Amino acid sequence: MESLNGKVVLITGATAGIGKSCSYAFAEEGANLIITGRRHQKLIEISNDLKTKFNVKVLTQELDVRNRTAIESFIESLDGVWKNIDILVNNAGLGRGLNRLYKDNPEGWEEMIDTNIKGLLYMTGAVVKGMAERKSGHVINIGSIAGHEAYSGGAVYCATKHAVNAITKSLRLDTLDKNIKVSTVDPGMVETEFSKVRFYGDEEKANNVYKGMTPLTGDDIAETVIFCATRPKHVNINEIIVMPSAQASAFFTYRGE
Ligand code: NDP
Ligand code: 8X3
Repeated sequence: MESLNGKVVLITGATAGIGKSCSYAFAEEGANLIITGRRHQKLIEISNDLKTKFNVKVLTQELDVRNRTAIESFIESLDGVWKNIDILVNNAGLGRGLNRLYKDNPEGWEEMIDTNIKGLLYMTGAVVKGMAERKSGHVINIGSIAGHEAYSGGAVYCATKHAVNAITKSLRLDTLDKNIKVSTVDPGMVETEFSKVRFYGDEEKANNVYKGMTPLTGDDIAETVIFCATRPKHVNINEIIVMPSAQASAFFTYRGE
């Protein structure tokens, strides 16, 4: 098992859900963290808590992954201990709506494509450049079962996660001679802010998603991410699909009698 002590880990979307859980899990292993997201206050609160609890270094950066120039200048501006990013966790993402394609709102499509595909590409391009020069690094993408299946109401979300799946595979080929590992962790239902965001703040609709079953938690996914990040040098975890025990596919969930 590889130690994460002193490693530099950049996590996108660290203000909530899976990204926040990953921040705590990496800090517990002694990693120094660059945590990013749009909500500045949340980043500050999480950073203070991590420093106090785990005595690690934490750099916060308010960053919208849709802003390519902001990402590029932030990564270029890094110096000292932060310059050499060992692990990038591409987690920032969202679903918008669950409507049939022909009844759906194209603004939500733009948001999902810009965040889940283009944002992930911008961050990956900016960070992997340095990893390739140093011949060292690990990119861990948070995909989804929506990258393996397609369901009604999910045309664009599923398309974005299929894209993450393809980008993961191509990147692994692109970096094969650069000692860079590339993994994807692809969850089923995880109870986070995801459904609240998907349903534009409708708490009732969001809660109904998890009714009568036990979903995964952000911590369950963080544990899987840590597993990927701590394998020995010669071992790469290509892909892990993690589901709640009560979920068999995107559309088959057992919710009791
Ligand atoms: P949350 O809504 O709880 O967290 C999403 C995170 O992404 C937040 O920290 C949010 O931060 C950040 N984010 C969203 N848009 C942007 C943006 N434009 N720029 C920067 N950060 C952004 O959801 P999850 O934790 O569940 O989602 C994390 C990832 O997991 C996503 O990629 C999602 O698709 C994936 N996933 C989730 C599943 C689930 O059932 N929950 C299942 C499978 C995959 P802020 O608002 O501060 O910017
Ligand atoms: C989010 C979970 O089931 O909508 O990736 O694909 S699902």
